[in-house]
Amino acid sequence: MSEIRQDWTRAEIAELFDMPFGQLVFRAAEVHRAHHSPDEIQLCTLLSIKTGGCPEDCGYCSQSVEADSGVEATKLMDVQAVLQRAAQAMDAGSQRFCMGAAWRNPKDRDMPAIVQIVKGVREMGLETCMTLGMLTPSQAEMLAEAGLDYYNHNVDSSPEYYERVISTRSYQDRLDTLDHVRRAGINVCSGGIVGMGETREDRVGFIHTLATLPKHPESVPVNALVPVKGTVLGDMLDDTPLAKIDDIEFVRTVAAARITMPASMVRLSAGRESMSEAAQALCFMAGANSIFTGDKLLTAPNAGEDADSEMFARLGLKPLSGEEPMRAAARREPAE
Ligand code: SAM
Ligand code: DTB
Ligand code: SF4
Repeated sequence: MSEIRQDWTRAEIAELFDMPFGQLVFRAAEVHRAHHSPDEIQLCTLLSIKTGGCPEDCGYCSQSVEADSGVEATKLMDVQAVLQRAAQAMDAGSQRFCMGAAWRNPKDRDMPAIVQIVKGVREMGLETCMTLGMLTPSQAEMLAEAGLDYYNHNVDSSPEYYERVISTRSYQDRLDTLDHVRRAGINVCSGGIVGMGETREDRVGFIHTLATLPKHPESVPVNALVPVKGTVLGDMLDDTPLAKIDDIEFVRTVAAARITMPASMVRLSAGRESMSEAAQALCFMAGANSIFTGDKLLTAPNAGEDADSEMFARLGLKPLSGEEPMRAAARREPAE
């Protein structure tokens, strides 16, 4: 029942979404237990190493030049300043340090500093993850040689809905970068956002894209849209509160990710700050086993350590420790 398959059809995934809620969560919990310890949650910390001024027009993002969100554009942070923040994350018990840059793609002149950052963070003993936008095959190789463990690049939604949210790049551009990352031997982190006004069919299409990749992403972040004033989607949802996703539908999406990608880490990502503890508990039951800790995501607020340690105590959860099995599996894909 929990074999790893890449041949999921949209109809099969739609059937999962349509299941009675209790049965869906039960099935996801069974798959979860067959592949992971259900009480252990991976802790990841985010840092925006280059904020704002991004030329892309992603309708959800506070960092787009098109958004009137008040986010100030900055240059790439100094290597030492990033390492200082990584040390703090490590002291706070984080396992993975995820660094994001508001770029369409890194310029070749940025790469030496990025390589130094990857090497430095890794030497501290943290897992490294970067999200820098589109990569060329040679940039992916450079990151792999620097020792980057994970690259985050989200497909965000279904192919059909994607083009309603972003016009400056295509879904295929996203898939191409994921392919370059995979071929370079870097673990893949790819997920998306729910609650952008998409239909259930789009959520089915979103999970379908990830579950039918040649190899499942090792990490699958499921974000709930953080509506930011001054962004296209933030303003749209402000006017149409009914479009907001309800918790039950969000949990269904997490469960579908868990069932279709049994060995992946499924991250309950952005949007936790406005989610009740009960809704988060349902997500953990449905197979989410990773979160972002700390009081800030990239630009938006996050739940914060005190709230999270109280929640862990109440739910009997503990931070995941030690090597994640997926990491040992990192390897170069043979060239075709
Ligand atoms: N510029 C790079 C890119 O787009 O790949 C990296 C940074 S970008 C902010 C990383 C991801 O954050 C996006 O792909 C999107 O899925 C997520 N994200 C951005 N704004 C969000 C929001 N307001 N709510 C939820 N998720 C968001
Ligand atoms: C992901 O899927 N979620 C993170 C990470 N990958 C880079 C980013 C969430 C961003 C939330 C909005 C903000 O902080 O601006
Ligand atoms: Fe730029 Fe990434 Fe934000 Fe899109 S999501 S505007 S690419 S920072």
